[in-house]
Amino acid sequence: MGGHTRTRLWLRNACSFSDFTTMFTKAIVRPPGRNYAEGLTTMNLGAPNYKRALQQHEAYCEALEQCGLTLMRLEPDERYPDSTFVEDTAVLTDRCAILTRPGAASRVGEVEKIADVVAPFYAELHSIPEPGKLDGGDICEAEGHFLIGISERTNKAGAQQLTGWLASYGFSSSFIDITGVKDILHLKSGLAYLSDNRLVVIDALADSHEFRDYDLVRVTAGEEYAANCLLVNDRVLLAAGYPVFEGRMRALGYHTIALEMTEFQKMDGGLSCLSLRF
Ligand code: CIR
Repeated sequence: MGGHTRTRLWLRNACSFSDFTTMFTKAIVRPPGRNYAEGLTTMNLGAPNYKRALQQHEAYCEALEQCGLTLMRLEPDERYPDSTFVEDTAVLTDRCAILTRPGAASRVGEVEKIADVVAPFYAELHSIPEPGKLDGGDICEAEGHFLIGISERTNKAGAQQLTGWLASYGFSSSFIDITGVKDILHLKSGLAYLSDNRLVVIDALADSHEFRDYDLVRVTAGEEYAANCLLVNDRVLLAAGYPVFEGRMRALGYHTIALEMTEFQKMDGGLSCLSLRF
């Protein structure tokens, strides 16, 4: 067993924004397959362009490498048109790994391959059995506390099972019901944890009681898609085309990398869902 590959490091030098943060060393990624356009979507943005999706995916991979990560690049899997969105298949922490049971029936089989890839790095893999349903896109880790979205994809049973596993490793968690929040598929479609107790949120989530103790960075109306940004070591990956948000991140001291995400947005995908970091 490889043990945990994430370590906690003090980053005191250039990173004025962060007292400490968790360093990732690896990420699992999987490019979209040729039938990517047959995946699930609630968006009305037209069909994704496959060639452009591959280019955007490659740029995303290069950005993760710039952040110092070693990538585990899986082959595309056309049995599962949504399988590029690997984040939904597992919850990986520095203490434990929990395989999910994706809420969309067409995606349940994606987990098997991810289990094989993750297994060497953890002493044990836990899972979410029926009647639980859980997508990784609904799970946001905020330094030892997990915000868990109850959504169309993640039910209470799944959330409770996850909470049980996390508690057994000393993590706390809380639930945020997003079933009534329009235009977001997952909790992290509208939220991201940065560092220093700072939570990026869309307006529709900002009043949640669960967020009362965080410093909220509210995303301007019209730039909601940008909320799904990703802190990877000392950089923040964010979607290109949202200048107000990017300016705000820079003003807060973050080193940003903007990435074209149009072909993933068309399929309801955010930036975080294209990788599993650990
Ligand atoms: C789906 O509906 O499952 C995919 N088309 C999109 C999943 C996006 N995942 C994520 O944001 N974590």
